[in-house]
Amino acid sequence: MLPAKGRPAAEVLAELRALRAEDQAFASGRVLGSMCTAPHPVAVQAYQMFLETNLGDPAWCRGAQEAERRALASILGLLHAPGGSDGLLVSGGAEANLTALRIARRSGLREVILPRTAHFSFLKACDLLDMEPRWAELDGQFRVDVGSVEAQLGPNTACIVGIAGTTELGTVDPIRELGALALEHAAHLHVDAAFGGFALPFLPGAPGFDFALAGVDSLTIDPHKMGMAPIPAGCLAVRTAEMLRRISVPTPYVSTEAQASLVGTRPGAAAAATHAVLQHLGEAGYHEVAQRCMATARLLAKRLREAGLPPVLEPVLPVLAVPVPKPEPVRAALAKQGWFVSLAPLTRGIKVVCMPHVRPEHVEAFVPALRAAVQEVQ
Ligand code: 0PR
Repeated sequence: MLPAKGRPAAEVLAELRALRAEDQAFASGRVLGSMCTAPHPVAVQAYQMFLETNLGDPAWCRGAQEAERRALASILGLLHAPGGSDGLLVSGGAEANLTALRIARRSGLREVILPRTAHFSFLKACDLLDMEPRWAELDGQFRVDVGSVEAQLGPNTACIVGIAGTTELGTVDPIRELGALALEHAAHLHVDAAFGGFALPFLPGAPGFDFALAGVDSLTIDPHKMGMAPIPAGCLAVRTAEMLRRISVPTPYVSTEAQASLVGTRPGAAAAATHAVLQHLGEAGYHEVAQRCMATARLLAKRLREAGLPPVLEPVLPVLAVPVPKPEPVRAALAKQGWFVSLAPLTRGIKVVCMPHVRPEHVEAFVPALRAAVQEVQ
């Protein structure tokens, strides 16, 4: 309730400290279902520095605007985007995917071909844009089956979606083949690399997924996932700046001429924080983070096999789906013990993401807890 008279700051902060103590901190190593992680300390400092800035009205926030431009330039470079490409920092993967479908919808066509593994944000986007999802099946490795995508293609196809780092399994769809199909049928190809975008470029032997592949038109990549930036930090990258112009509306009274972003008032703090962590970690830093997370995921896979609970796949990215007999009760039993996992609905199990805050010692403690939870609910 809004108090009639303001309360002392110390009292309000004490209340919030008590609330915060009810949250699970990433540092505990027990948040195993999240695709976000503790923001890098340098990003936190940058965030605080730019707290009052608004990218929606850059006339008086030239510095924040430049921070966004520099962060975007780093991300576009990482993604092998050609000259003339562009992008937007957004609130996260859902907004980036929605914005990509807005671009594709400008064709006047309505159908979106989605792999069965697609994130639910695409359903929200289809709902908002009056688009129709057409589901494509998966192959034996849980990547989208190119033949199934081809079978769904037709005169009403606006967009093909490929995923580089699926939410449940971390798998990477055959983007090169999807690019060839998209070019052949003049469809928009959007790659959802919200999770994989900051890891795949740093994992030797990982499949290609970005603008280096012909036919890729737009790409979601989230700094607030493997990029180690604070929430909210998502990014949509587009092959040509014209794609953003297609969805821009005039903004006659603020200091932009037009905006492609869904959101008007946008946090310059998120842009500054993203630029800070990109510059501070650099390629070598992200390489180290990705390798460390993969090593933890491989250790987890090994311990799970030893415990008789093998994961669906050897990790491609640091995500493991583990089939268990009663996933929801297992998740609840784990939560009671202070372990927070996610569900893996496609493969009927639970899901663990080895984000940077998850260390080998957490994995070693988790596997016996999972085994106990599975036995408890039988
Ligand atoms: N695309 C992919 C491939 C994703 O995995 C996600 C989110 C999105 C898009 C949407 O991104 P935003 O949530 O940033 O809009 N993946 C996780 C999920 O839904 C997000 C998440 C993060 C879930 C932290 C739990 C959590 O604690 O499972």
